[in-house]
Amino acid sequence: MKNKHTAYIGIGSNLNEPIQQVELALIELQNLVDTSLVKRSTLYRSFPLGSANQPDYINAVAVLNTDLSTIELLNQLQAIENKQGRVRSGEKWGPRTLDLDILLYDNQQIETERLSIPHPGIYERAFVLYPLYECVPDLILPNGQKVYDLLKQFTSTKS
Ligand code: A4P
Ligand code: MG
Repeated sequence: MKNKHTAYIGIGSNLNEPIQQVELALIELQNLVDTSLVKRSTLYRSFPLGSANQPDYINAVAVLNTDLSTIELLNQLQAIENKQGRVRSGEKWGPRTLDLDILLYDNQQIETERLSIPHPGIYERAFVLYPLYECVPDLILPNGQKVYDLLKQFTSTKS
C-alpha cells in the first residue's frame, strides 16, 4: 500500500568519489523503513555554493513515499550521512561526503529548531531546481510558486 506522505530529498556530495556517494545514498533511501523510493533524478554537477576552495558537487533529488514523520525522516537521513563518513567541521557550506536535505514534505511549511521545510535554499539553487523539475515537471511549491517559473531565473534569451 502507498505510504502516506511525499518527501523530496536533496542529495549533495563533493568529497571521496561524489558520484558513488550519491548512488550509495540512493540505495540507502530505497531501503529506508516504511518508505519507498518513487523517483530519482539523474546526477547534476555544480559549482560549490560557499567557499570556492572546494571540489564541484554532484547533486540529485529523490522522491519518497513515506510513513515517517519529518523528524523521524531527518533522524534517518542524518544516520545515512554519518554512515557515509560525514564530518561536521563547523565551516558553513564546507565540503562534505554527503548532505541529505528534506526539500519538501507534502505541502507542509515547518519552522522549528531542527527543521525548516521547505528547505530555505530551494527557491534560488539551480542544483536543486533542475533535478526537482526533472522528477516532477509540474511541481508547485507550498507558497504557490511553480518550479518551472523559478527555473526561468537561470535562463536568458537573445535580445
Ligand atoms: N535542518 C533544518 N532544516 C532542514 C531540512 N529541511 N533538511 C537542520 C535537513 N536538515 C535541516 O545541517 C544543519 C542542520 O540543519 C541539521 O542539524 C538540521 O537540524 P547540516 O547538514 O549539519 O549542515 P549543512 O548542510 O552544512 O547546513 P545548511 O546550512 O543546511 O547547508 P545547506 O543549505 O544544506 O547547503 N553547493 C553545491 N553546488 N551543492 C550543494 O549541494 N550544499 C551546501 C549545503 C552548500 N553548497 C552546496 C551544496
Ligand atoms: Mg544540509
